[in-house]
Order: sequence, then structure tokens, then C-alpha cells
Amino acid sequence: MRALTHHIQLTPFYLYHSYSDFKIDVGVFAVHYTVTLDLTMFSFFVEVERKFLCNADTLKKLEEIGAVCVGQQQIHDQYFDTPEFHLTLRDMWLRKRKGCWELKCPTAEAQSGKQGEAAASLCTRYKEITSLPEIHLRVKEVIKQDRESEADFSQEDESWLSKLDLVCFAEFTTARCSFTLKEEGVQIDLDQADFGYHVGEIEVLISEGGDEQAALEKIRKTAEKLGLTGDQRVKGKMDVYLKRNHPEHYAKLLSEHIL
Ligand code: V4E
Repeated sequence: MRALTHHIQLTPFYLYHSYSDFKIDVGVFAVHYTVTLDLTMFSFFVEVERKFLCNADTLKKLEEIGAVCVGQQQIHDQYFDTPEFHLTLRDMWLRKRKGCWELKCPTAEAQSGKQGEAAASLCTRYKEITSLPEIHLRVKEVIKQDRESEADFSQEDESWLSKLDLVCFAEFTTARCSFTLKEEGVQIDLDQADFGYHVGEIEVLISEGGDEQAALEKIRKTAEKLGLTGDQRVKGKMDVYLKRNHPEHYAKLLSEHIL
């Protein structure tokens, strides 16, 4: 995820981590000290997003409202879960994208079931975590494996996956065109998945605890400019992929109101 990835990956903190006792050993140049680690110490970005259906007019509309194309890319995603769906049944989405690990988790507000006004209910909010040690900690917490799962957390070493019984359940490639609006912080992506689904998303990134109302308002205004009139949430790529390829997994997520 664009700015987010860079921000977190450039944080010069993680020289060595040990999670077995929830301690982190931070060695920065000549200084060495140990601090107690818990999840409240991490700060995250939250992606507020509204998906929409694209049609023949979408590109023209984007041009009319002054959206600027900032790039095109092919995105190959692999999603992982246990055979019992420990992660996805908690609305946690672990994926490998461009060789990097990402975990999307619901925000505290989403978990408490708080519903907003109609426009807000068309949007999703997910924390995006890109630090592999943080991802491992959260995944391990959910899977609650008895087995020890220490790993060296390099992007290349994937032994932690099998230790946590994680397998790839979805894999697809998306052709994405990204646009920005003058209004700062709004990105619009037009996605064409290789299994034939075309979907757009209006997205604003905020820091955790940031101004969600402002983000929702930017999304509402952008949707209005694009002439989006639907009052139903639009399905994401995973929804369509699972329905077609893994109907049992899909049915389970539907029955638990995850999708
Ligand atoms: C959060 C989530 C999933 C993970 C993928 O999220 P998504 O926003 O679809 O990813 P992508 O690649 O389109 O965007 P990027 O991350 O690059 O910005 S799969 C299912 N969910 C939950 C979910 C949901 N319940 N409803 C909607 C409308 N979207 C996602």
C-alpha cells in the first residue's frame, strides 16, 4: 500500500525482535536496550474505502472531475489462512503482495459493530499492518498454536507459515489504474482482476484514531462527483473470487456475516 508501506518499512527500529516473551530487543547503532512490547505500542494506518462498480463512463467522469492518473500496475496477491479459516472468520486478511506481507484487520469501531449513517455504511475501514513481526504476533495470537513459532522474519523465510498451518487459499492478479484528486489524500483505483471482475475504489488513508469523519466526507464528496448513486455495498474482488472458487469457504464467511 503506497505511502503506508514506505512509512512503516522505513521505521529504523526493527533490528532484532523476540516475541516469545513479548519483549523487543532494539539495537540502534551502539545503543542497546530492551523494552516490554504489547500491541497497544504499535500505531497503524487505517484505510477507509468505498468500492463502486465501473462502467463505460467511469474514465470520462474521472477526467471531468480533474482526477489525474498516477500509475498503472499489475498486482499479484496471494491470501493465506488455516484450513479452518481462523483468520478470515475474524475478518483478518493476510496476503503477500509484491514480495511483502500485509495484514488487513477490522478497526476497533468495526469490531464493536458501530454503524454510521447510510453513506458511511457503504465504506469499509481496515487497519493495514505491514511490519512482518507485528503481523506474526497478531496471526499467532488468533491461531493460538501450542507450537512455538519463532522465525527470523525475513521476507524470504516462509517457514512461519507452515508452523502456523497457513496455506494459500486465493491467488489472483489485478491490473490497477490509480488516480488522485486535487483534494488531498483521495485515491481512486480502477481494478480489473484476472478472473473477470472489474471494480473501483475510493480510498483515504488516516492514522489510527485519525479523523474518520473527514475521511468519510471526502469519500462521500468524491462519490457524488462521480455520480455514484447506489445505496448497496459493492462486492470486493475476494467476495467474487471465493464465491466462484471456494463456495464452502464463501458460505461460511457469509453465515458469519464477514462478507
Ligand atoms: C478487507 C478484505 C479483504 C482483503 C482485501 O481487501 P480489498 O480492499 O478488497 O483489497 P484491494 O486489493 O482491492 O485493495 P487495496 O488493499 O490494494 O487497497 S477481502 C475481504 N475483505 C473484507 C471486505 C468486505 N467485507 N467488504 C468489502 C466491500 N471489501 C472488503
